[in-house]
Amino acid sequence: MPFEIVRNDITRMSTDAIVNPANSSLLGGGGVDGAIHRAAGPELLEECRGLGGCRTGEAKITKGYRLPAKYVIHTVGPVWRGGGYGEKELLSACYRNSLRLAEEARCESVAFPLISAGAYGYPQEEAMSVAVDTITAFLETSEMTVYLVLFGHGAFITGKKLYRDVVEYIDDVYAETRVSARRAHVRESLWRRDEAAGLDFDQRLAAEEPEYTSPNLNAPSAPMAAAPSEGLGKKKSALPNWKELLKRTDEGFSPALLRMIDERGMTDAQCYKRANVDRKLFSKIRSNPDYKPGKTTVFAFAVALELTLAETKDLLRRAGFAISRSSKLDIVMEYCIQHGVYNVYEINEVLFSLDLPLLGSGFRG
Ligand code: AR6
Repeated sequence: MPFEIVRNDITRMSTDAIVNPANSSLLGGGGVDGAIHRAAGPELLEECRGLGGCRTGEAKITKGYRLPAKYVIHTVGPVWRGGGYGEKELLSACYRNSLRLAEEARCESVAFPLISAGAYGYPQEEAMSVAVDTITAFLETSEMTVYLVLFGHGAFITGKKLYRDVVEYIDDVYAETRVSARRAHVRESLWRRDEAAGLDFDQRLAAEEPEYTSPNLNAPSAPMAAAPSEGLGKKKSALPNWKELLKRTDEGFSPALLRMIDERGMTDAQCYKRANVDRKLFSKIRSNPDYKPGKTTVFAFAVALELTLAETKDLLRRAGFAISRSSKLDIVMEYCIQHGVYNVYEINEVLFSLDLPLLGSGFRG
């Protein structure tokens, strides 16, 4: 996956490079810096002694020694002094310069901690948005896989509006499901009572309250409804003819995906990048009309293509999936799609905090 948030200890990451939030001496310290030096062994400090320090916002590269990572990229984040001292630009420069060094060293993967968000006091939520914005801007023109390694659940994400709204929605859906289950139980008891009282089938049906017959849990599935999506605007507005419709009913996931990309006038790269999907995985999908993706991959493309809920259900069906109210992932996706949240990174932050699988995917499908 091109950009992934993971919960881990950065010294355990077996990426080509890991990034060390160091101080300007580059001679070790506490926090991640200390942990990296301990895990890499004394040879790392030896090499660092020869680097002559590093200025805030810049980066230098060394070998990884005893670490699983081949390289360590040392960068010096800004100390937070209230935000009026160019902290944001300096922090962004840390990510950009580190990524540039990783690229020069031909790294295919690199892992960052949240630079400056510990001893240097940068507010975590803001540090996270600088990290996400800078990394995703870089990935627009690069095929590298970048990990943002967080300690803990990212408490700062749970304070965000989208997270709170999604959690409220999940609670509502669960409450609604419980009410439906209770109603079904009551309905069955009444049905049995009427049966015992000798009412025939039609009489019992007539006695049933209409609200019990339509729990209205899922939005209607209308696979071919070409509801206009906001933002992309290049979709065909006319309904397809019947011949076309019948042909499309049997269309598999891969042909349907490629057709929708074309209909929107997007390039393949625009689409797989917006979906946070690996280029290699996209070529696999492209070259195999029978390719069966994972559910998170389908959701990722639904987000990239800004599909409506009905269109998403249709695409899922073509990959052999359905939306279920008992799946938390599905409920989160239903919320995001219905509320026009089509930013895969924003959605992934919420999924990460809820311990759910993230959207987009590499070869894990
Ligand atoms: N893996 C991933 N993240 C971690 C780990 C870990 N093993 N340990 C801590 N974090 P910090 P800074 C998180 O203080 O703010 C050093 O002394 C941590 O929760 O390591 O840039 C240097 O020498 C926090 O969110 O880096 C400098 O003097 C983030 O990583 C100074 O600290 C960064 O915390 C640099 O301070």
